[in-house]
Amino acid sequence: SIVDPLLRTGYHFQPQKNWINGNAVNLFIRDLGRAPMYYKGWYHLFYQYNPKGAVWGNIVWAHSVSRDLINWMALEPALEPSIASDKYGCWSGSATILPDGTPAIMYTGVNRADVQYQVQNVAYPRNASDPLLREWTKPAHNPIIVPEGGVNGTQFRDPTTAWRDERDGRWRLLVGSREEARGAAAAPRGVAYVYRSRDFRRWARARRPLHSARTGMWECPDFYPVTADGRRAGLDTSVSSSGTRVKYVLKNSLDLRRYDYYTVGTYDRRKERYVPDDPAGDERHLRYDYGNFYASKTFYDPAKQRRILWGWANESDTAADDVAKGWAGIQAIPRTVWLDPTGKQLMQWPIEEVEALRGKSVTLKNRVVKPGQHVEVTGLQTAQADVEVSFEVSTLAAAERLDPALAHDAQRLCAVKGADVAGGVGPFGLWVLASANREERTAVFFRVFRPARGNNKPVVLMCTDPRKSSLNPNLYQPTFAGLVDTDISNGKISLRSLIDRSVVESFGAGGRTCILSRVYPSLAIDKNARLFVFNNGKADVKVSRLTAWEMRKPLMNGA
Ligand code: DQQ
Repeated sequence: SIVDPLLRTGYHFQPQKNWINGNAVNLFIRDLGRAPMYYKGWYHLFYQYNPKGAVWGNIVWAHSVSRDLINWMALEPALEPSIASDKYGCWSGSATILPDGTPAIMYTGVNRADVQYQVQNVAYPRNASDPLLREWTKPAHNPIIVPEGGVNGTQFRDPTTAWRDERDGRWRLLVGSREEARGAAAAPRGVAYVYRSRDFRRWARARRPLHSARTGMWECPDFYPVTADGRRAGLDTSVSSSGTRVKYVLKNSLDLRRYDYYTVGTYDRRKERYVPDDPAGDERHLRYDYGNFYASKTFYDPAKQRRILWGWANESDTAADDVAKGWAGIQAIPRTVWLDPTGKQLMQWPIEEVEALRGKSVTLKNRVVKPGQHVEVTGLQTAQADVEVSFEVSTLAAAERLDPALAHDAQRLCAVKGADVAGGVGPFGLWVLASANREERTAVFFRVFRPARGNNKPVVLMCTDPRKSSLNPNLYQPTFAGLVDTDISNGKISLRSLIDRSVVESFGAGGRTCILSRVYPSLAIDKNARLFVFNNGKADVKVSRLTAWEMRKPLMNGA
């Protein structure tokens, strides 16, 4: 393998070996069984896993538990193919906590060898007083949802966490699907079907889906309420409609493009329909993350009253490298999600628990970086680090004009105006996982453009440019970018990057725009990885404050 073993991540979730893919199904169990040693409760993470190798296949639900979402202990798989309705795979699904406190898992089973025909199954803990929920049983009445009435049985999967409407006492959940287009030129529709049940056993499909759009298949749908008053507090999926002002988020994973997009909108319980606030929301594709982040899932954490988002990041080396190194896939750091006070987008921030891993730190203050200059942050190792920076640009007068042809395509804009293309205000930001002479470096940066016509807000682009991240060939090194909906007229903007050997996970402007990228340096490994601030624009950029922390390695599934 060209990928050095020291590029294995240190504090991002990873099993000891083999393939992991999307859909980290999570739940929090407080005080199950009331055994005194478990008074604090456990977080459970279930994920798609191949026990036999570092490529996708033989999919089971692997299972790990944690008290803090950072230190993990691996258990035996929770679900493995064992019944007719999951014989060829236990695919994604979700957990729901029932009113008596026991969890139910709903998941997709593949029941045919010739085609990937999909049905939905349920499983319950064998012993609900075991706080580790080690064993799961599948009742004989499985499968409990099968494709019928024109539903495409090979594109029908990933049931969501169920929510219960107290008015009729019935549960609802969504199953993601695809409907073929009628006209030849039209794109197939992504669809979220609604199923309802009184007993979690007999489910009936509502006549119309919750929502659909011409985007192609919707994998791993996620549908949840958020508080609409700007607070960070999360809401239980079954929150009642009364009381706090509530909006809803519908997220879907687009299998063709491999990203997770969402809209914010209203849930009409009577019509059982979801309506995005932005009528063009399904075309605009607001994303959780503009990088490598897919098949994510949220869950409500009652211990800290927050909603937590987990996403999967696959590798961007070759499949042959994955086999050689024996592992593939990580989970992003869990993120708290909440609705921005404008109501237009979500905000995301690494869960506070990750800060417990911070060790030695270095701080820079009021350091001006002149056009064309860079400053190294020395005195600590930065291959496994957390960096927080506040920047202040001296003037916006030098901002470039935005080419209208690129204005709506951040990704292309970043590919054309990468970190090495000198600009006006920016590019400025960090070079992370850089080699001593900087022939290897991954740039995480901002670039500011003059306001578009009819607008007075400068346009802020956030970008990760990994094209110089490695001297090794055969790596997939796309630039990733998103616009940052922030007002930079006072010149200030912040950046946080979680650097972890082969991953750079960045949060712009307090979590308005996020970008996760996988990189595989050949020189900037372990003690040889360096960190710089750079400015490739015409205006001075001040680092008002930068703190970098070394990050310790938590317990990670025995690895
Ligand atoms: N992977 C699972 C599916 C899901 C997809 C199978 C997401 O259930 O749709 O491993 O990556």
